[in-house]
Amino acid sequence: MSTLAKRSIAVSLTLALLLPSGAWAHAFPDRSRPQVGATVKASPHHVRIWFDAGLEALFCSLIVKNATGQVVSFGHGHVVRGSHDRLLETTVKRLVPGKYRVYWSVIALDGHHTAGHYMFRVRG
Ligand SMILES: [Cu+2]
Repeated sequence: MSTLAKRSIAVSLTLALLLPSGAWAHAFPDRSRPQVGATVKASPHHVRIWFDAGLEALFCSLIVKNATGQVVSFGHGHVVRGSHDRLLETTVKRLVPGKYRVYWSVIALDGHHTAGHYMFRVRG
């Protein structure tokens, strides 16, 4: 590898470290149902997250777990047709009162991966 090539790689890496991650158009949640941190009165039928950028349907997942870590959603969720590839949803079992955590992982149309999780509660 030439010195110039090495130097440009070093420069790219430095830029990658310096720039805030928001400098790229990754997909991040815009809003969700239930909302982040919300307490809902009854078990929802679905958990939905709307993203701020289009998603690659094949590489997205949405899973809901209860307080003991058991999966309470079916499959890995799916990107809803007609949502401009921005709505990721899953169906959940009947949720008893308690705390639930929603885990999402997506690849945006620009190829970048983002993931996160949030909590909501079903009131007793
Ligand atoms: Cu991106």
